[in-house]
Amino acid sequence: MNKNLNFLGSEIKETSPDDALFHVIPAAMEKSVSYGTGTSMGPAALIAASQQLEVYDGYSCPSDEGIYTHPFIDCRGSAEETVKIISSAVSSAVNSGKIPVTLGGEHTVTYGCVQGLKSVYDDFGVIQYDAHADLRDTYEGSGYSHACVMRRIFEMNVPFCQIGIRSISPAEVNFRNENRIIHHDAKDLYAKNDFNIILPADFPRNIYITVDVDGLDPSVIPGTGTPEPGGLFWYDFFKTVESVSAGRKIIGFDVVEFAPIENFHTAEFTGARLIYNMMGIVQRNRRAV
Ligand SMILES: [Mn+2]
Repeated sequence: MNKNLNFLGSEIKETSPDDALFHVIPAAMEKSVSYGTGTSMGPAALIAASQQLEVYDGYSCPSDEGIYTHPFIDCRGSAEETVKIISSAVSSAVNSGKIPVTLGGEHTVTYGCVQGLKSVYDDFGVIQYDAHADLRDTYEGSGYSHACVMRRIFEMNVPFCQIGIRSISPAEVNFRNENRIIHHDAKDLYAKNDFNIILPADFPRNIYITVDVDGLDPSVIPGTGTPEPGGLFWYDFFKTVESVSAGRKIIGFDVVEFAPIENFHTAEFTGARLIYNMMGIVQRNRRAV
């Protein structure tokens, strides 16, 4: 595992933190995996695969904004300690006007990211891409499980919208209904075949996007610990991202739950391409707003 590469380091010069809009924060946290393992290998594999990207994403060159790769987050402590370290890395990036791009690691990483944002922004909402609702209060005895991350964010009074869900417990269905959590489940999106998502008018203007890669269909990104059939396809996924961010400001994003498969480059390159395309959406979104 090479921890010395920079995201897209093959194509762009090493950029100082001050000169880069995008701060890639590798957070290889893996403490509460419930099925397949390997998310701790995610950030290094994604950064390695990014060496193969073209700088032009098909629309613009996100690398023109500068990409800085932060040193790997120290994930040796407890889940609580690790979340705290992630939170402070994210808040210091945001405080200096940067876009944090955190690479997991398990979905609990996002709890740290949202804490970091909360210390800087009064008002923002989260867009969650995921196969799973992640609304459990505790899972396997822990409130810091990846299956609980959106419940923790709910408790922080941060509004959110779930996209691509197709695995949810009866208790989570009740919780979601009782609390009127906005959701666009995968089966509903495909029943309508409409990927233009319109958020409620009172949804915050600032949005943070968390992409659990299992939100996409496993045929698109098979490298993940808890795969679930029936997910979003490549172009449909980006259509939803563009529609939720139109007229809003993306303040950061993360890509989590990626677990590389040995000798299978398709998954990791697709993950790297997804991260880079998201940077492209952020770049064009900033130009438009
Ligand atoms: Mn998740």
